[in-house]
Amino acid sequence: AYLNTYADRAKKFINPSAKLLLETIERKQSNLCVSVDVTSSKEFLAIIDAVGPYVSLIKTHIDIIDDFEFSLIHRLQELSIKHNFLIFEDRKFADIGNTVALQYSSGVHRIATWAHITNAHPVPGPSIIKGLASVGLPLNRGLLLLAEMSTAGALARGPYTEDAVRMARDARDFVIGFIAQHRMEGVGLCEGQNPDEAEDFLILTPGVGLDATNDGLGQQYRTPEDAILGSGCDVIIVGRGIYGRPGNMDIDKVQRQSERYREAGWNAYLQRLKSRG
Ligand code: UP6
Repeated sequence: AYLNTYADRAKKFINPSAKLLLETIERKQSNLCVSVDVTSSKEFLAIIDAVGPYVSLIKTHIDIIDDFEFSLIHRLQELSIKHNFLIFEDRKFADIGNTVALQYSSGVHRIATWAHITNAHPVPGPSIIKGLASVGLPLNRGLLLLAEMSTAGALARGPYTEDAVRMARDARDFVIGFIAQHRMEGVGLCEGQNPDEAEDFLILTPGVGLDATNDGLGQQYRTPEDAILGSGCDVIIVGRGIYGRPGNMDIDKVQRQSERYREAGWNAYLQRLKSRG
């Protein structure tokens, strides 16, 4: 199913955030998600305004902002309307259902009120999905499970990844896909269980860079082409490849880099469509 166009796939998803993301990707011809990992509100907004035209999704780590005030969320929402992108808070929830529901809905950040998409580690088991869904489903939110990680020596592999996919399969109204390095359809099927040809998970993949292969801290990079064409991922997540080292950044360069990654990601997708014959 993933070899179809983003537009065709949008029609088959039941989750509203998944639909909207796929429609936005198609409309903007961008499978690029920029990860805005900076600590000042000013820089955060400047990057988002510069890359906004070239992305379908902005990924945040809202808890690293030094001067956070809730008005920052209103500015972020204004930019999301101006440039037409969705918001993904990379919260990586990992606690019991009751606790993650509180972390998702409450506190300083009230993530569920503004992030279309968030994510969770499957490590606590299915109850983490249940807890997050109790908050997110009524708000039409979507969840990604971390089935794999981009770092060297990651423990999320083999049977762990397979169990993550089984958990997702049991909660398709809320779980829209994975943070992963590969496609996950058909993974973790039990013996005698037939693969569902129509199964379709969104695969958002971090660890993408055109100019570096690692960051010296475990991160491993591959190119947009490797990710989209080689491994069949759907969305490339790029952080430092676009804005380099935060502080004193050249905003025109940030814009040019986001154009460059958008083009690389989209061309890889067009090649993938062609490969269907
Ligand atoms: N991220 C990864 N790898 C994972 C999961 N998440 O890198 O397996 C996140 C990081 C960071 C971004 O938390 O926000 O994706 C990657 O940033 P970078 O492109 O600057 O390395």
